[in-house]
Amino acid sequence: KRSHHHSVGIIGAPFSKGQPRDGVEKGPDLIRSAGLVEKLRAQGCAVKDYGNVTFEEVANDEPIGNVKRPRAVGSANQRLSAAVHAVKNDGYTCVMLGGDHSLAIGSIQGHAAAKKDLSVVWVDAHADINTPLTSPTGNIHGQPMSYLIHELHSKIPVLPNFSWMKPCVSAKDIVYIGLRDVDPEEHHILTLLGIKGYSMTEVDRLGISKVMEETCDYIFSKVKKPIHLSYDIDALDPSISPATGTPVVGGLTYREGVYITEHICQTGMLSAVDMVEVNPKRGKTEDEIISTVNAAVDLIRGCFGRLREGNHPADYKMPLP
Ligand code: EXY
Ligand code: MN
Ligand code: MN
Ligand code: MN
Repeated sequence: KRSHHHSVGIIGAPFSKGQPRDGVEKGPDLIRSAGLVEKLRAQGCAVKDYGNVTFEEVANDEPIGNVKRPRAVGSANQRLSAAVHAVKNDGYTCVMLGGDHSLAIGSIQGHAAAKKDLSVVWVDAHADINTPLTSPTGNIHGQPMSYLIHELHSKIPVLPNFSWMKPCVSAKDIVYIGLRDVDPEEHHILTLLGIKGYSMTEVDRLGISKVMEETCDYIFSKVKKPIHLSYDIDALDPSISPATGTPVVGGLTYREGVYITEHICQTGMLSAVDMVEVNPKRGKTEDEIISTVNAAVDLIRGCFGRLREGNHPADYKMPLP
């Protein structure tokens, strides 16, 4: 069944300064050149491509404590937040093409500015919930969740170019799927706040269909809030998506990854999607890059009504001899 027609607004965020490896800023244009817009239209979506956000050069971006490039990350996310807010106000489901996962700060903030109360489904090998003080690397792509959660507000120091934002998500409205590389401090935070999560162990134990059924029961248990799906391509197994900055063995299969998007789509509550951490410079061969980018495209298609059985118009008439 093709339930409804989707309006999709695409924003590219060619930004890499939330982590040290370059190449991830090529994600948005690469995902577009794999035919994202055309494929979404072919499956019945109305698509508006808003182009790429432009980011300012930030000089003298010295670390604050352990946190690397705080000014550039703060400024980029401020711009992204405004862009996502505008796409939501135009009435589209927003697709943000990253870039690294520090961009979830602006994407979720901009989404929350338009929709108030959100639930967040975070699909990732990593929890990305280090605070500036617990981070082992100082890379902000490992920290975005901590900036966004109300309950962690008192744990986040003041950083330059972050005064535009404030926490906008409650710990109880978050579900993680795909975890398999969580720092001890992050594990402590997840436990302390009682954040719901399905590690790869739970995916193995329950199967992905049960994981998704439980995820939706959980996020919809009180009221049906709009869903922000933040999808890190490194959630998938590196055999499928090797071209990413921090690959971790033992990830989701292609089919599990796509199933997540199909299930979220059929809730009718998907309101914004991030597709991040596609980094062509981390692919060892052209095939590795193609496989990673095609997976990203198929995950996005799954969010917007693509059926693996095939999408067929309801008014199809068989040709007569
Ligand atoms: N937990 C590590 C850190 O905080 O640096 C690694 C984070 C990798 C984050 C990737 C994008 O999901
Ligand atoms: Mn991530
Ligand atoms: Mn990750
Ligand atoms: Mn749908």
